[in-house]
Amino acid sequence: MESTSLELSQFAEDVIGGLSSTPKHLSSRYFYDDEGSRLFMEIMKLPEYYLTRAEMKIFTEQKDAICEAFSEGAGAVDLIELGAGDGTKTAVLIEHLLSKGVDFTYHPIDISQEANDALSSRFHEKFPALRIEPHTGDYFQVLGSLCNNNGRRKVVMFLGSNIGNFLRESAVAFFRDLRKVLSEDDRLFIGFDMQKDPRTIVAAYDDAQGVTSAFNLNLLRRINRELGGDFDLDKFSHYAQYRPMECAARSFLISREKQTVTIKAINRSFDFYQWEPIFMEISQKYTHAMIDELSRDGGFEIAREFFNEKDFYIDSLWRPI
Ligand code: AVI
Repeated sequence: MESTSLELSQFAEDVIGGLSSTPKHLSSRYFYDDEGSRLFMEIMKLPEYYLTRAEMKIFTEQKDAICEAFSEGAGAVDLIELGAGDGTKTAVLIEHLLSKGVDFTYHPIDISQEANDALSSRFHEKFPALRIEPHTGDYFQVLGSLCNNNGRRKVVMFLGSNIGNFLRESAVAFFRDLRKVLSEDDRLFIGFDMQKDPRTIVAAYDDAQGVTSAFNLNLLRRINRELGGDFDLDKFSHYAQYRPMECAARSFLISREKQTVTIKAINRSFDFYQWEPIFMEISQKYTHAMIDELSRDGGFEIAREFFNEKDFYIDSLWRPI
């Protein structure tokens, strides 16, 4: 995803805010420039990164029940996906909906025009019969325009445990905003990564090939390129931890030495002491009780859950209350 000038100034503001705070932090929403998106695709193929495969397995093995739950009691469906990526997992559901003759239109929403163009040309080729309407822009602006009481059920998908990258209060606010634009017959379909052996989780965020490390460090490279920073990437190291009491994986970049970093575009310098962490990302894991509470706080109730035999990962279908 390339940034717009509006996003750049927001980016600059967020970098100033984060590096001036104690403890220092940067927002993982800025991970996804072109190189960051490419590295994330690589992460999804890593042996340690089980999340994508777990969700894919649920879709492949339970596509019948999932597609039935999407369309039962509805005439036509608008299948809306927030941040579709390369659409590999969604393709399984789309193929099944088409084979069942469900009347639906697929609406991928992404901030990146490039990502939308690539996805629609791939899907046009793969599924010539598919009605696809890609939308580029902010999730809620687009959703507002789609949720126009046209009599079609909206099924909004937010997959890949992307919700785990939100702090709890932001996740609740996000669900409440979604609730405002949805009607009672609509549905929300969300991927949640579940609490599990802490060692499995740590390995997923600290892979042996160092791809996750490169993914985190790439944000410093982006600051150098877009904001004229002089971060020396060799002077920072990636560190991932999992706290079982909070079910939260967090990643940090650690300053290997005492140093000062200057960022020209914002005319500021930031001092780091040796071993000072920059908090980069939270990847929240969930228990059934946490998901239940989150749905209610967000204005929904759980209609149905789809999970694999190990309870490793859940795709939860919510209905508005
Ligand atoms: C996009 N998101 C769900 C990923 C995750 O698992 O938190 C991002 C990621 N960060 C490191 N590896 C993958």
